[in-house]
Amino acid sequence: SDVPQSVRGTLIVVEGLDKAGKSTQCARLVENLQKRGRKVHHLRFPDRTTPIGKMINSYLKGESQLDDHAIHLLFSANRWEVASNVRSAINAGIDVVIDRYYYSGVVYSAAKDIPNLTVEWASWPEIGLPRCDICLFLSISTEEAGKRGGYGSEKYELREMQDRVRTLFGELVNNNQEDFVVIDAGKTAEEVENCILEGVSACLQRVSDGATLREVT
Ligand code: NYM
Ligand code: MG
Repeated sequence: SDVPQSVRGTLIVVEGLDKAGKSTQCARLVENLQKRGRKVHHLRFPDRTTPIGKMINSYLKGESQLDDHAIHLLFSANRWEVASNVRSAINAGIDVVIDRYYYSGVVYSAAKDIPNLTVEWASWPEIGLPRCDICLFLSISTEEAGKRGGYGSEKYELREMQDRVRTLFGELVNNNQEDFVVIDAGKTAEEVENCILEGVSACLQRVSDGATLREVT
């Protein structure tokens, strides 16, 4: 018919080390999409506002201790508790921009080097989540990230941990090349913003050409 099919929204994820500039870039991306007349929801994980998110927040701030497997599963549960909302938004034609998603979930836990807390183990609870249409990986060296106002005082914000996180992110990027666009996050915020827009535009086109929303496998 002549009536255009209503197109689903696009699931866009921004990933990277702490201090890579994810928050700034997510905000700019949301604005840019809105300027194009698109409806956008902006999420971040961990979502510290829910009961599970409050447990995660207190763990990250060092106010409570949790077994490494237990905190891993809470991070995952924090995604599952909004998974159906994400799916509904996408189906309703709304774009969803997410600051960290299951890739952070896998790499930060696996980077702890706990026996049996492998990438494989860490990936299982993520299976079935709505899979991103594109993941923009803001790539930055740990030296450069460390210079950006220094790391904070939260759990994982230690140089050694960040080095392992960086290595593991690199492996994930290589193993999931169809999902990732690697962006040099050492450039200026404007340059990074433009690289992101370029990657996202190509992705929006794929979705409007009919690419379906997938699940994490
Ligand atoms: N983090 C984040 C995890 O360990 N697992 C996860 O699933 C997610 C989403 O939380 N150092 C870690 C990475 C960060 C920390 O995130 C807090 P942020 O974006 O700095 O608030
Ligand atoms: Mg942080």
